[in-house]
Amino acid sequence: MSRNAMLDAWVSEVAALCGPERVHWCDGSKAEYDAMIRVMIQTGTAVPLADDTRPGSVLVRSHPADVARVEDRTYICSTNKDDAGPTNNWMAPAEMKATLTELFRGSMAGRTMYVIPYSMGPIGSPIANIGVELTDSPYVVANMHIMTRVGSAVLDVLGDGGFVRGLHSVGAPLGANDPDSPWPHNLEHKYICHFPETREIWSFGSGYGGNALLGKKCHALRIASVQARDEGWLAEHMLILKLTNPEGRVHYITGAFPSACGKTNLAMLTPTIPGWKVETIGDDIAWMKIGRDGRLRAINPEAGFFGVAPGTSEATNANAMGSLTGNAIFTNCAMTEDGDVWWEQMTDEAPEGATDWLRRPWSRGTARKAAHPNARFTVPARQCPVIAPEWEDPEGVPIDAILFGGRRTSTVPLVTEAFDWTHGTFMGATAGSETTAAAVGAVGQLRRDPMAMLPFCGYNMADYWNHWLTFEQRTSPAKLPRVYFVNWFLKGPDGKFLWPGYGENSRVLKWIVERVEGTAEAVDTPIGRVPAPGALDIDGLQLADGALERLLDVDIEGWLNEVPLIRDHFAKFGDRLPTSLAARADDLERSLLVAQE
Ligand code: SAT
Ligand code: MN
Repeated sequence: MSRNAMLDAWVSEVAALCGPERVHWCDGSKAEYDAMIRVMIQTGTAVPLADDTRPGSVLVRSHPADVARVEDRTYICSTNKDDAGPTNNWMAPAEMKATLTELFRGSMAGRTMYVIPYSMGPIGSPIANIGVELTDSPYVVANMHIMTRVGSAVLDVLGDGGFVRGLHSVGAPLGANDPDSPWPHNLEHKYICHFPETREIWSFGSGYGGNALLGKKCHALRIASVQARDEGWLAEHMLILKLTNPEGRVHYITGAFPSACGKTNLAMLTPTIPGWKVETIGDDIAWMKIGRDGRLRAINPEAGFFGVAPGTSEATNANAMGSLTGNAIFTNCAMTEDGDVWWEQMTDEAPEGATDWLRRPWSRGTARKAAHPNARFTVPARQCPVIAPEWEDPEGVPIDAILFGGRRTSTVPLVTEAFDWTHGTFMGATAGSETTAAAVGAVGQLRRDPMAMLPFCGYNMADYWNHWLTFEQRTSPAKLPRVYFVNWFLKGPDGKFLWPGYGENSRVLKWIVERVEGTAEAVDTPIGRVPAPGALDIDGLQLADGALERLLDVDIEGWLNEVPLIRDHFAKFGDRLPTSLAARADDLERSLLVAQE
């Protein structure tokens, strides 16, 4: 019981529908977290890692049919279909609730229903937002403990106010004599549904990541994007980093990249250029509001990292490795004989004897992968060796630059500066990226992923662009962050990456903040401003012959081929498309044709 009548009524109503064996109100304590881990070990969901390698940590292995977000099962159920827009699956709220009600009926039989009151953002911060998730998964409870702020203090702040309602069931009821399975889920039915108008989430059938940890993508992006539109702020799929130059001057940068395109690596980057320092504020989500000073201020609404494990190593992200020394939950990684986890590229040498994520014997040289490509770690943000001291500042940090990016093996240069805010919005709106293993489906296909929000925008994407455009009227344009497009993934004719990436990306960040400070040179091109010859610091960097030219070159023919693709993409939005974005496509084509002559 709480002191919130709406919450109590809702919990009773859901308990009556789902029929759990018992109801547990989460207090967010360490004892509660430990109890969840114990339950998972007893039921075979988790195995403890050796205490001398990663104390307090476990490995969880999911069912192979439940390993990533299911975008084709994700719905935005607004009253009007047009309000969900052409990029979202839609069903009328009443119809969807009728279907879901039957699925949820009795779905928690034999299980405990946990009530998780959580805050996205520091408890009590003016930018924070409260939600309550009801779930029958101890894995979800333990992960929510790490990823959000959970517990009684949240109920104190909530008082009798409103909150985002998240209902989740793995959809695997148990009869009196049924054994539980290590990864209960529902093979047949999966639904991740959002009701933006009533701020509700109903998620059925999956226990994995963003499908089940409802504070993350469902609340902090899909529902929050609608709250942000209504209240005049931005909820974005962005990392937040703090960059300090050798003179000690600080800049804050956010960056939107699709899932599994290196946001965590960029947020924790170790600069290769002397005297520069990066500290982390967040690695996945930014909530941004115009502050009293007229600047766009960002908070990280999360309290932990749910990062992609494969590819993470001392060489690629030493700070992530440094965060993972204990108190971590690993999902779908391999396990070594001495009780540690392992994943592809974690070490130069693969282990000799191991158990893969499918619980099968695995050894160096085995053809299949030891870890699933979307294997994850969950770890408290405060364990990051370079977490910025101000990462929980309730006022947020003032943003100097916004990056958009994606995986593009051709056409898109290493870095381009937008001419102005509208052009920056155009860049974000037209961003494309090759798909990754973070969602179920084909990998490596080019798709438009505007602002890296394609799977996460809770309303019509054209209205969302329009909302972005309004920021020029919300403050003086000079106070808005500058906007950049970056692409670390260009390949040469030999199929090899032209840019080394990782720590070397600090060179691009350096040019960006020097642009903000007004000291770095750029040249105008039809697509935006690129570094002038010599302006990008490549001191001490060994690049292949001609690589720098290719990295900064604007491929006029390639971009002329891109224009009709941009127009096709925009055409999907009909007359909801902001006219200023259509005009920018025309401007782009015109200046490309001039440049071609
Ligand atoms: O599973 S999550 O949605 O949390 C991860 C991601 O796709 O970024
Ligand atoms: Mn993400």
